[in-house]
Amino acid sequence: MSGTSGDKVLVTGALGQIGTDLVQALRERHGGDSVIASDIRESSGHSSVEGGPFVILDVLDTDGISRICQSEGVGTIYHLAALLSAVGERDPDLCRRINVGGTISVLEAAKECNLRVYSPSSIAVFGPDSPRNATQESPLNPTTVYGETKVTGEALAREYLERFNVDTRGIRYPGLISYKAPAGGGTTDYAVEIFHAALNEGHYQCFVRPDTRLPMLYMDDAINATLSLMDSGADDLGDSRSGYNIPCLSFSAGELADAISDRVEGFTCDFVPDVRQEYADSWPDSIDGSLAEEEWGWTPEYDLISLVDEMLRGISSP
Ligand code: NAD
Ligand code: AKB
Repeated sequence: MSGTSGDKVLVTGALGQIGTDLVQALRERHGGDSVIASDIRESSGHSSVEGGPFVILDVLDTDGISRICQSEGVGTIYHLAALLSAVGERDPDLCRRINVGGTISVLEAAKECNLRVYSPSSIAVFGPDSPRNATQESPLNPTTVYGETKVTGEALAREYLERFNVDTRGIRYPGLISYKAPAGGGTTDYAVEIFHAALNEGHYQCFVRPDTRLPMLYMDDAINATLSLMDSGADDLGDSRSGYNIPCLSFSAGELADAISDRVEGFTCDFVPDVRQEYADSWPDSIDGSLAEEEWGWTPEYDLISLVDEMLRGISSP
């Protein structure tokens, strides 16, 4: 297949937590018809399905990706299909197959069809030997298979950029907090579930200790960061473009529960750690995103209080 890069956008894993918000933001920017949402599963009534074109697409199907990109005139892929840490650690082979295999598949299609690729990384690239405030250059020795797949994903993105001139970019997202879609099976899911439990049941049983402190961000900030990175001139981006640390919040599960208790009368939370505690303990408390700030000038808008207010408002709105 010969490559022609068009104006349209393809999003893989579009029915997930990030895809739900990102597809909406991209459709507001480019128009509904220009953003093709895709996922391996059908979900009628979902905003990514209803608001514009939607196709069933397995990210392991390189030819299928290339065919859609060629026939629809796609120029950019936002590659969100993946298994997150909790689900991934339950089935490491599947996690490697989808996360690494899916990324290779997307990059191969991008090479063939001359596409730009946004492929997210994660704070899970860091392991227990990282400083508690991980910098861009801190060592990448994750102890989760999910984290390994993210380190490999960054390396693959660099390789396709250097060898084949594929324009690849990515952010090491922290735990993302949003209300439009459920969290997709990660360790940081407690920071989403707690809001729904507070409003629906008045109580949450949190699966990490109250002193568990992780990098976090409200979804609107994560979407803005993503679009801002993709809008940046290639000349502004340095060697970290396949996995930027970005400036984020950092708070403990206990601080989050307290901020919700201050606003939801009678809300109680208890803490019963499970295996996900181990994954959380292997990740840094916070990350230093100063390089992203320097190179493409991005900073978040939401702090813990405004994030909690927005989450409670969003879940309560019909
Ligand atoms: P999610 O689990 O909510 O969504 C992933 C989507 O991928 C799902 O809708 C699923 O059906 C789809 N999918 C799974 N296998 C597929 C396949 N073979 N082909 C096509 N689609 C498939 O995940 P998310 O939270 O939206 O995360 C998106 C990306 O961002 C992932 O790479 C994840 O590692 C990364 N990330 C997310 C967070 C976060 O807090 N949400 C944090 C760091 C990094
Ligand atoms: C997870 O918890 O697996 C994700 C992530 C930080 O990558 N939210």
